[in-house]
Amino acid sequence: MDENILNPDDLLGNKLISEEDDDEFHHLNNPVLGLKPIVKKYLGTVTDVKEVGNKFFFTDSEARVEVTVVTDEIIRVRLAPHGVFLEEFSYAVPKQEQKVSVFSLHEDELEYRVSTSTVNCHIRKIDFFISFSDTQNHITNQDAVPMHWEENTQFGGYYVFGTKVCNTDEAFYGLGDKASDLNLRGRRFKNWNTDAYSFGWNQDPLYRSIPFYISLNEGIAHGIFFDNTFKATFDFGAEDRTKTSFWADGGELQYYYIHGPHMMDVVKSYHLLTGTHPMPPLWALGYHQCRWSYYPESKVMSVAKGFRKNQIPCDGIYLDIDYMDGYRCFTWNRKYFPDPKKMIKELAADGFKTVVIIDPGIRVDDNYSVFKEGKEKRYFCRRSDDYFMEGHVWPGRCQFPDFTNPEVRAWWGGLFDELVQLGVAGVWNDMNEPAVFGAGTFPDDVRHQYDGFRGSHRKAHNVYGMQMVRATYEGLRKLMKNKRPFTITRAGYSGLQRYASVWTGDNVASWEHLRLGNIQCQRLSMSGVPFCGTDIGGFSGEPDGELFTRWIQFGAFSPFMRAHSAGDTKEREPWSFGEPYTTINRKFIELRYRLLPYLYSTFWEHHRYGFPILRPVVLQEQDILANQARQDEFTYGDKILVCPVMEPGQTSRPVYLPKGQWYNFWTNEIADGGVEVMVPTPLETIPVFIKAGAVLPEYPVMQYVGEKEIDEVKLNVYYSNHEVNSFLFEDYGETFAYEQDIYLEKKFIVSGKDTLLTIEQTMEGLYTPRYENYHFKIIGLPFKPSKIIIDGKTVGDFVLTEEKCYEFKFSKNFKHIEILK
Ligand code: MIG
Repeated sequence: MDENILNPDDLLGNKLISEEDDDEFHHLNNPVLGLKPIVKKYLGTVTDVKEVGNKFFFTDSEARVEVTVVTDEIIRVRLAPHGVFLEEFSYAVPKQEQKVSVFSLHEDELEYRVSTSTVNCHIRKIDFFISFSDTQNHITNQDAVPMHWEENTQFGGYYVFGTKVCNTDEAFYGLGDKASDLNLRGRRFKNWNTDAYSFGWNQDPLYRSIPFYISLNEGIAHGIFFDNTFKATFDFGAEDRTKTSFWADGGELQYYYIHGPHMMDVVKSYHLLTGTHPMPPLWALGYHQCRWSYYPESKVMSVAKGFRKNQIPCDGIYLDIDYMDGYRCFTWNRKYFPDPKKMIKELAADGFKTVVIIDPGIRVDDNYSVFKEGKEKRYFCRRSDDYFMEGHVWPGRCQFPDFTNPEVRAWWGGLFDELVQLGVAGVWNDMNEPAVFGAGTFPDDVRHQYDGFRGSHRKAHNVYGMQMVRATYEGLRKLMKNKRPFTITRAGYSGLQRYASVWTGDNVASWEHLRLGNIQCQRLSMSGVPFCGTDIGGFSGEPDGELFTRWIQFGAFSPFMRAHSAGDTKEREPWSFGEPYTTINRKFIELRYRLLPYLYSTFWEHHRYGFPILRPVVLQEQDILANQARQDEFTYGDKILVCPVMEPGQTSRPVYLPKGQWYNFWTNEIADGGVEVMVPTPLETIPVFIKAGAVLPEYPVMQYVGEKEIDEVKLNVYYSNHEVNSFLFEDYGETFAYEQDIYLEKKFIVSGKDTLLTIEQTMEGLYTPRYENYHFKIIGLPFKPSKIIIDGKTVGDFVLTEEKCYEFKFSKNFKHIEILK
């Protein structure tokens, strides 16, 4: 461990700084500095405990440990080496409310025990070991070494360490966008937001820092959220097979223990702390086309026309950095785009939303209003010696707004006024790790306001991008009145999901990257980042038609679906590869649009209840050991199982079907789960299975969201002899009215017997949908129906359209359907 901590690079640039002024070090009381030897210190014997509300303070006479009961399942632990805690502040956890009132403290000879109705936190008296157990006295998590720290004589403050027992068969998941196998066991990772162009398998760190992991041991899960923004390291039994450690180069040792026992419980509780993604505008769930860069205007227009001409649906078109004047944010290159308002209007008339890129670097140029104003108001980041932080990025010499200052965020948010007036519907934040040419990022000594909790770049680095996109989102939300903005960010920290979607950064046009992207999206989903996707086709390099099509097929089931490519590559639109690719790409993008109401409903389940959109198989069947290693397949929502094809020339592949019954989406054949099956994978399809009992809502194919007024919804009902619930969420699709309960949550309950299938519908919410027409397709019905009764009325016309599939229509909202043999 040690050589890792004392990397001298981490300490560069700290000599002049006066960080004893920083809030992060106030508790030190340590008139810096001199060169003291670095010593690791450990908690000693517990000598006292105090109870204050839902907090318990334990001490060894010098250090103090705070144990907070947050909910029945969440307990937070904090360490203050010299007994003084930092003031509560977290960008990840907006407000920490106590959500439980029944808890207790017990003491016996050996330990103290803080208990809720589901979890116990044990503090062993003799050595301050902390462990957690469930109500069956099963230990789920325990210290291998007591919490410890090292005073850092270079800058004041501590390196803080937590070290837990790593069990023989324990598996680990989470941590955001890491480019490694889904199970993180046996690896070490660093959290330090990094522009990682063309990153490779196992390369680390990457663009985002999500210090949250889920452990799965003997079928029982718990989570650890180490809410510390400094450069942090996680070691999952890499250095020592018996230890899981996490540590940071500053700040507090503060972690949340999140109890399972199911992984899904852990994910949901994590969302309770850090929030969920707001409902996106419906169009943002459609297909997006991006490129570095489409310019001039004629090129943008011809790409847009290409979609309509080829009848390939598309909602979003992107302007990368070349739309700006000398890469100055909030300006236009008038040679390429003489009349942006007219262009955006024309695009909108044809159903396209325009999304523009905005980077954090502001060109040093006194004739440029954004720079002038930022300079006058001292909004740009400064070094410890009070000079402005400067670095080179696309515009040349740049300064950078301090997005951790609320006043700067408000100013930045307001700068979007003109873009919004021009009709821009979404904003793409790039380079916000922050990335700087040459240097990589800012020097450590750069000062940040940090919402009043001042600190250096060491503390602010990992949240810089998140605060930038927060400023963007909050600004757009104000400017767009009641419309939902669409935002996408490259960098971020836990909680970023409250402000933006993400893409996985500069990937490569290779089969390996398709595999990696699949894992990364699943992992992001489990890590609280639901709205994620990859650059379809690969950012750098050239995919052939087959790779591109396989990527589109995967992308059709990614929460965020966008093709993007670097400027030095060949054309990369869905029709660029000729036949048979164009036809297959169209079919899958159309499928994306047909399933939009399903995806939108799944998004609601995320927003409202904290479920992820993509769900790795292990998240659903954690008790099956073999699932720990399954990382190819996932469900999209909880009803559609998808297994992308990630190898060239593959004609069939094994797919594991979780327990229960599944319908092959392409053939409607039913199969029993709990086993692996071989599935043909001709270029035209990838394995897609639908859970028996599901009701999949379907819209007609549209070239863009809103092209057609929806006057009928198709309900694909998959017969099951168990009772299964499905949801359909509907609302205006673009306003925040849902926050006032203006939405409709329809619930379908399907239940079948040998001679009868019933479908019940209940509704909740205040929204009145525009249609009352339903087109039913009953799939897999094991008998020939004699009669269909809807709310007491007999439906005459039903037809057998495929083997075991019957279709009929009904033009009124219904409550109860009976299909009788
Ligand atoms: O230094 O804006 O990841 O998506 O096209 C490269 C140009 C800057 C990196 C982003 C990529 C984007 C590109 N950007």
